[in-house]
Amino acid sequence: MGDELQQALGGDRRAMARLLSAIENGDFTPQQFPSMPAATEEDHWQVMAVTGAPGVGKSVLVDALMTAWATEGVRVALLAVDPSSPRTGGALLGDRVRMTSVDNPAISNRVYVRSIATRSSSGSVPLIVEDMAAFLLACGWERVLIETVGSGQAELRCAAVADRIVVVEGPARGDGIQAEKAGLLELADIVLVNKADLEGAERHAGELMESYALDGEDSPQVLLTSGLKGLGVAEAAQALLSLKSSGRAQRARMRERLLAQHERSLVHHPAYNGVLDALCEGTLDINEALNHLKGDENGRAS
Ligand SMILES: Nc1nc2c(ncn2[C@@H]2O[C@H](COP(=O)(O)OP(=O)(O)OP(=O)(O)O)[C@@H](O)[C@H]2O)c(=O)[nH]1
Ligand SMILES: [Mg+2]
Repeated sequence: MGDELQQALGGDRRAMARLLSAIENGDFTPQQFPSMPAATEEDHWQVMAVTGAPGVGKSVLVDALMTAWATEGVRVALLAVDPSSPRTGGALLGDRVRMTSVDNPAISNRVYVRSIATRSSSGSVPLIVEDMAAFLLACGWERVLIETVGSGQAELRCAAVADRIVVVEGPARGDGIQAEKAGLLELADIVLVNKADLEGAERHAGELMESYALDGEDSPQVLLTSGLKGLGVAEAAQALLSLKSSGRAQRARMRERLLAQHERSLVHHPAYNGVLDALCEGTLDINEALNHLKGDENGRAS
């Protein structure tokens, strides 16, 4: 894998694609790369998650943003996390929105798109996404986007891998802001109310701003966009490129990262499988199992 790694780091896309597959399949863990730098107050993000309900127009919007950035000379890669269950609303696997940026010869050398099928991948998807994003950065991509459907714990963790989180919403559906969305809205550094060409977008933007204001200071900005019609896309592209981390989102993000990292340390512990066997056999209880997985392979506390 050494030669291939050198080629990938040197900018060879095929070698990079093969190594991304190896990461996805659990055959390659790019341990030589430091984990994502802890996002601080600095303006310059490297990994941004774009998340929201199925079908709100994330892919169309991301395509438009990538086109805008690549046109300005930014090298941007996208990891699109495909949901593992069939659903209604958004596009199903194999029926995805065409990414026009990839086919545009004027910018295609500054754009890379890769999907991650959560169904087929082994192991924890957020960890795979984190490793793949770190690897893309190491291969010279300046900005990495992660498109993920924002429902469920695993998807939340995929978003928390990023230094910045963009939550994409659709127009109001008349049911206000549901509690199930709270976890996601808490992670937002900015909210884009998309499909602004449709009725209810402005109303929903108002609802969101009100609900953030009720929660106190440091509310994320709420912008209206339509990826399909190009409304507000140039403004959003500019705002996003220099987006600052919101304090409240930062805390929620760090909480999710801490939990994900804890999971990683358990799952990658050399005794992990043995401890699972012992749990099944009843020779260990859960607390003993956790204690076993706290130290390194030599039993030292880590
Ligand atoms: N009216 C309108 N429709 C849009 C807009 N953006 C996307 N759509 C349509 O909404 C549908 C879903 O768009 P996608 O970009 O695939 O949405 P998504 O959020 O990526 O969907 P999933 O990845 O499947 O969750 C498609 O039929 C798009 O043509 C928009 O700004 N306005
Ligand atoms: Mg999509």
